[in-house]
Amino acid sequence: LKRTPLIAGNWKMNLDHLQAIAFVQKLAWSLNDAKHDFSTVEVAIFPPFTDLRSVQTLVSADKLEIAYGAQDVSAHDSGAYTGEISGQFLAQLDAKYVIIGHSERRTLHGETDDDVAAKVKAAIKHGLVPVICVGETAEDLEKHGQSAVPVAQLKVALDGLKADADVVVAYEPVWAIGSGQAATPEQAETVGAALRAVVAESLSADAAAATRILYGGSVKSGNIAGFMREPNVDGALVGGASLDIAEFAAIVRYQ
Ligand code: G2H
Repeated sequence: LKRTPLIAGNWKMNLDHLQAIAFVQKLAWSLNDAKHDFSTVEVAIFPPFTDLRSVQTLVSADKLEIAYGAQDVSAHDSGAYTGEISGQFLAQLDAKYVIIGHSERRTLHGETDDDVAAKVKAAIKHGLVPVICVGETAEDLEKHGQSAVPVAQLKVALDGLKADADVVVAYEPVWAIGSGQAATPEQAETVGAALRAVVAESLSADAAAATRILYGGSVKSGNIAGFMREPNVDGALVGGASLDIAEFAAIVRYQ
C-alpha cells in the first residue's frame, strides 16, 4: 500500500487572516511555478482559527489543492464551553485535518492523554482527520528511553476507535521542538516503527499500512530529505520553517 507523504505546516499563533490570504496565494504560486504534483506529496497548512474562513474562501475560489486544518478542537459538539471551537464548525469550513495533542497544548494548557483521546473521537465524529501528536521530553528520554512515552500516549489516543479509523500520527520529540536540534532520521525511524506497531495493535494491520506517521521538530529544507528516506516517516509537521514561503515550498519539494 502506498502512503502519500504529507507535509504539514503548523503556523502556531502566527499570521492574521489578511497575512494568511497573502501567504497562501504566494505559496500556491510558488508550488505552481515548481509544477508541484500534489498527488505525490500532499500539502496541508494549520493556521489560527480566525484565518480559516479566509483560507476556505481563497482555496475554493482559486481551486487550490492545499489542504488545511485547525490546531485544536473541542471534545464537545456545542454548548456552554466558552472559548472552544466545535469540530462541526471546522468541518463546515471544509477543514480536512485537525492537530490534536500538540506538546504546546499538553504542556502550556494542561491537556492530558484522556483529553487528547476525547478530542480525537470528536474530530472523527465530525469527519475530520486528527493529526495526533505524541513525543517525549528530554527527561522522559533519559528515564524511559525514546519510544516508551510516545507509544503510551498513542495507545490512549487510539483507544476505542474503529479498526479502519483515518488518522495521522505526528512524532514530535519535545526536546526537538523549536530548538533547532532535530532528532536524527534514525531516531525518527525507530519511534515511527514503534508507533506503526501501536496502530496495528489498536486499530488493524490495514490501518497501520495506511496511516501516515510524520516527524516534527526543527524540520527544515536542509534536513527533510534524510527523514523522508526512512520507511516509517511519511512526512513532516513543520513549525517555524512553515512560516517562510520559500523554505516551506523547498520542504514540500524535498525529492
Ligand atoms: C513542533 C514543530 C511543529 P518546529 O512544534 O509542530 O515546530 O518545526 O518549529 O520545531
